[in-house]
Amino acid sequence: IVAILIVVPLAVLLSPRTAQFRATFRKKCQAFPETSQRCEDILRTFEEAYFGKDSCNFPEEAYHQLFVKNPFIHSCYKTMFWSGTKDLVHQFTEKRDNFITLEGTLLGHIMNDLTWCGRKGTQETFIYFCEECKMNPVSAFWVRASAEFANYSCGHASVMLNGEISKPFDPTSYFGSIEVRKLMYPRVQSLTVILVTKNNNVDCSHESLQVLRNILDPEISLYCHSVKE
Ligand code: N1C
Repeated sequence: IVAILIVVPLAVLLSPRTAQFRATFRKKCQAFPETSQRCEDILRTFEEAYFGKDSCNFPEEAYHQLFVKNPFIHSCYKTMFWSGTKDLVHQFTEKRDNFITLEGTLLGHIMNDLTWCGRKGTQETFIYFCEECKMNPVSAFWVRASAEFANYSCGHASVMLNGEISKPFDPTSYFGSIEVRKLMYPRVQSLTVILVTKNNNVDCSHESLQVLRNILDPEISLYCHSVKE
């Protein structure tokens, strides 16, 4: 009985979830009316990136075709980055159409909150134990997507940072290690930090913002407002 109790749930966890994953993918894809006709094609290109591959040492280049075939179409000057403020930033941008986050774009919206990976010798999607290694199909996707999103941004960009954590700007985050480093003058002219705090006890003189200033292209102006949540 003990063996059954262990083996059966394990077998369920390890079995492919291709149909379930495809259904979720299609549903989220269809939320974008301008591209809903192409969802099958987008799904196929997406699956080609990881089908038949193991999860470890997964190369971000695998998603090259996906981003070439589905370029961003939003207004580049509305870019809103974030780090450590995922729920807050989406509450904020949901109500406004002058800002757009990566999750407001087609591919960012579909992949947000999903986990997926393949396995050598199969043409299937698995959804458990995909993120055991550092570079896996999920992290590689966000590496590629955040680089593309930052490259595409222009004009006056914004970023919402969390004033309640020790490093509101963390150079090892996706924002700090990828997006900031892609911003180049004159395509991008300024970056405005929205530093969100609970009691206004953190302000824009925070030392971690100095680190941001040192990494950001010196020709890009850096502004900051601290706001109460
Ligand atoms: O590491 P982060 O934040 O700084 O990444 C956020 C940054 C944003 O500006 C986005 O453009 O990078 C982009 N991005 C996503 O859009 C995204 N959606 C979901 C990066 N990561 C994203 N995720 C998941 O959240 C992903 O699994 C990653 O591990 C976290 C990063 O959150 P963070 O540390 O708060």
